Formats: sequence, C-alpha cells, structure tokens
Amino acid sequence: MQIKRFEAASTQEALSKIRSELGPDAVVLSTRKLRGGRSPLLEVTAAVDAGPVAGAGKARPGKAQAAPPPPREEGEAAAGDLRRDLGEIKTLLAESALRSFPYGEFLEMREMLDTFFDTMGFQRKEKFPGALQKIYHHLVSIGVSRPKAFLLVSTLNRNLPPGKLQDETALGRTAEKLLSMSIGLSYRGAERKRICALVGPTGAGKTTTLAKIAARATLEEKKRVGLITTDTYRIAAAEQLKTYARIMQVPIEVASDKTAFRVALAKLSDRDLVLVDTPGKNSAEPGYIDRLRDLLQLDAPVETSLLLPLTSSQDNLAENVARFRPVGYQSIIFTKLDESRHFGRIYNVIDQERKPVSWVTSGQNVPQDIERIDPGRLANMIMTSTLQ
Ligand SMILES: Nc1nc2c(ncn2[C@@H]2O[C@H](COP(=O)(O)OP(=O)(O)O)[C@@H](O)[C@H]2O)c(=O)[nH]1
Ligand SMILES: [Mg+2]
Repeated sequence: MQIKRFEAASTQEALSKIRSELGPDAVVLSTRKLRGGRSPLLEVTAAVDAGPVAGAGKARPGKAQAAPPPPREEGEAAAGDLRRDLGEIKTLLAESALRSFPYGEFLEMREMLDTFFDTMGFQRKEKFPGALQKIYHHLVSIGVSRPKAFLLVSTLNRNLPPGKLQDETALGRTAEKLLSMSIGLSYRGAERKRICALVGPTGAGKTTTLAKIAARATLEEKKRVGLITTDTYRIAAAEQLKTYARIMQVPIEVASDKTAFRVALAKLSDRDLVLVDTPGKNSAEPGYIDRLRDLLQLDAPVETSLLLPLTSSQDNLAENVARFRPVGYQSIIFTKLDESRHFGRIYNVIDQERKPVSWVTSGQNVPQDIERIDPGRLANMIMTSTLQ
C-alpha cells in the first residue's frame, strides 16, 4: 500500500490532488485541519493499494501497464474495488477507534469519506447511462447507503443489454425486481409461530403495534388471540394494553417475571396466537437485554420481532439492531413510515441483518395503520418512495 500526505485549501482540491497523484482507487485515511497561516488548510492522508506513486497527471499507478479490462466487466471490477475499499476503510476506522481517535476528527473523516465516495462513485458512474444514474441518485436520496446503491446499479449495468439501459420505465421495473430479489434473500426460512413477542427501544410502537396485530388476527383471520404484557415497570403501560384487550374482547395476562410468564402462557394455551409485549424501559440499561433474552427462552418456539422506528437515523437503527441482536430476533417490524420517507434505510438494515420484515406500520390508528409486507411490496415502496 502507498500512503501519501496532501495539503489543500478545500476538500475538493484535496480530492483532485489525490486522484491525479494516486489514481481513482485511492482511499482517504485521515483528514485534519492545520492551524496557523492566513487561510485554513486541510491535511489529508490517502493511500492506494499497490504500485509506485505516479507523478501528477500520469496514468493510474500499477494498473497503467495492465491491459484495460473488457467493458462488460468494468462494473464488476469497480464493485470489487469498492468492496475492497470499504473493507479497508472499516479496518482503518476500527484501528483508529482503538487508538482512541478524537471523536470530532473521526466524524470529520467520515464526512470526508462520504464526499470522497460521491466523487469516486460519480467518476465511475459517468460510464453509466443517465437512466441508471437517476436510479442511483433516487436510491441514495431515500437513504440506501451509497455502496449498496452503487452495487445495485452496477449489477444492472453489467447484466442488461445496452438497449435496455436507455429505457427509463423498463429500467425502473428491472431495478425494482432486482431489489425485490435481493430483499427476498432475507425472507428464506421465515415462518410464523404461535407465540410472538415484540421487542425494541422505548417508544418504537411495541404496544400500539401489538394491538394492531391482535385486532387484525381477531377480525380478519378469526384467530383466538391472547395477550401477555411483561411491561410492569409503568402502571400506565399495562393499562394501555388492557384497554385494547377490553375493546377487542381478548384475554390479557400480566407477567412480571419468568415464572409468571410461564403461568400466563399456560393459561393461554388454547389460543391460536399469543402476543407478548415487552417493557418500554431504557434498553441501554445494564442487564435489560440479558433479562429479555432469558424471559423469551422457552421450550415452545417464539417468533421475536424487533421494532425499529423509521424516524431514527441510520446510526441509531444500527445501534438498536446491535443492541437487540443478543435477544435473537427472527423478524423486523418497521414503524412510523408515515413520518419518514427514508425507506432505503429498511433495505440497509435487512441487507445487513438478513432478517425478513414481517409488518410495517404507518400511523397511530388501531387497527388500520399496519400492513403485512413482502419483498415485492418493499421494493416497490423503495423505488416509488410512496406508501400508496
Ligand atoms: N406516527 C406514528 N406513530 C406511531 C406509530 N406506531 C406507534 N406510534 C406512536 O408512538 C408512540 C409510542 O408508541 P408505544 O406503542 O407506546 O411504544 P412502545 O414504548 O414501544 O410500547 C405512541 O404515541 C404511538 O401512538 C406509527 O406507525 N406512526
Ligand atoms: Mg409499550
């Protein structure tokens, strides 16, 4: 790996210096503001994978002597490069974190990487027809991460005959199909169980969603439903669910510990569907996740769904996914789609976690604002960025 340090007055200037000296495969390792002098100066360290550092304006190092790859494989090569770049970036970020990198600088560096990715992505995208670029920008605008959007678009570019890449409508449909296939990978092996527990951060919509699912199952599927709330931390929490239970005329049990939970399950053994609400307590509190995992470890199979509000930032979604992973959830329910159009974040999460999305909710009305969702519908929502 070749590492080189650059000084520039702006991000753009730094990027153009890096590109002309190290070529388009260079990655930014660090960036910091230099103090002193009349105008602000940026110090950027960048690296390229192999080969000698070439002079300004010269061809790309290492790859200069190599024969140019055949055009059909260019997208694949670029995608491979990007995957490698990202892997390397992740390692570098982890290393930086270990060396207790100052947080401000860390954020600045991430911002820089985004700008860098945009510029690099754009350079490579220039080879893409306009219709494909439009799809890339749409995906990014609704929250699909840049690398994932790039991979989707480059897959289309690689696999479609050039004629098909000009027709925007047909291309949009194909993109939707590809997205649906990609999402479908996460749905393999998904099955519904008799006992369903909802977990997730406070205010995600667990109690409201549980009431919606209960009402749907009772009214539409004519199932005999039973409810259990393990949320005994706040008196109002149990009351909230009891009110719904009374309206729907379904039995409800309150369980404050595992023994009481087992008793409650036994009482509801004649029910076709048992829905379990979990505490709306600060999930970051020590011991919370362990207690939840222990509670839901039963002899009977349980489908645990993680609720994630789409109003959360991508970082916050990732944080909650990581926090609740030890509970061992099988599916995800995205809530509050009426309050955010960042449907692309759904794709990022399930592509990363490889878990199916069982429901999405889009409002406070019980039982209306909930929808069972499949890969095709999700892909359509992402491509049209509407709930319809
Ligand atoms: N806009 C919107 N609000 C929702 C949705 N689902 C739940 N809420 C609201 O979010 C708040 C917290 O919901 P709640 O079910 O008590 O969350 P819990 O703490 O996870 O049980 C309440 O005001 C709900 O009405 C949704 O899909 N869209
Ligand atoms: Mg609740």
